[in-house]
Amino acid sequence: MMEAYQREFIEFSIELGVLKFGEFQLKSGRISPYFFNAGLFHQGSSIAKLGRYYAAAIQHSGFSYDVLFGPAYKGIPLACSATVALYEHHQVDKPFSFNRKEKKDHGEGGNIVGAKLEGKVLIVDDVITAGTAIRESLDLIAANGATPAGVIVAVDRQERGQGSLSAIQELANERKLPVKAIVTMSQIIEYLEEKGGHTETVAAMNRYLQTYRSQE
Ligand code: OMP
Repeated sequence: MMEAYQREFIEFSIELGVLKFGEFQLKSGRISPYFFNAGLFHQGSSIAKLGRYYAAAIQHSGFSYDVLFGPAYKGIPLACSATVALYEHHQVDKPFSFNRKEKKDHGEGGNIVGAKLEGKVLIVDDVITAGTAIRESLDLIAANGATPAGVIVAVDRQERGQGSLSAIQELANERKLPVKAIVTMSQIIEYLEEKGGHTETVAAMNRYLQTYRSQE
């Protein structure tokens, strides 16, 4: 089942060329029939819309959090636009924070910029595959004495990591951390099926999912 905002998000990502179909080599080395490149949301109109989709997914997921956190670099505009949309479209006024990758030894010091990283922290990121980037954020949150509240990403690829679980499920199990996405790979397939005329892409997506899908 898909919500209207999820269907719109897929449509919008395809239109902008953020979501592409073909053959793509992932960080993991797997050859994927699709790729989601969040870096291509780089226009005022598209980053504004993207923020609204994150905000809708955050509201829909029912996270309990004090501050949003965007991991450098790609998470920074995502957390910022989600914070703006939460305020403008849901009357939720939260602080946001991000890290700098290089440590500063003068000025304000530390590697956290924006709001203090304290209380319950909601991580806003693009895609989780193996979960490497998310684990770094969790270490940073712990080092600041805060606690993670959950993770919101744009796409859940539903792939297993080294074992039979997906990185998302491992995080959920090991760290009791809710991880939610605007859309999942299965919903992207469902969307293509609904549209019709994408027989080969749907077949390639299903083959990939059958090969790499994590156990539910
Ligand atoms: P992990 O840090 O291993 O979880 O991989 C997540 C990263 O993979 C993302 O931040 C991207 O750099 C990249 N990626 C995408 O952006 N989109 C995809 O569809 C797939 C990947 C990927 O390489 O797995």
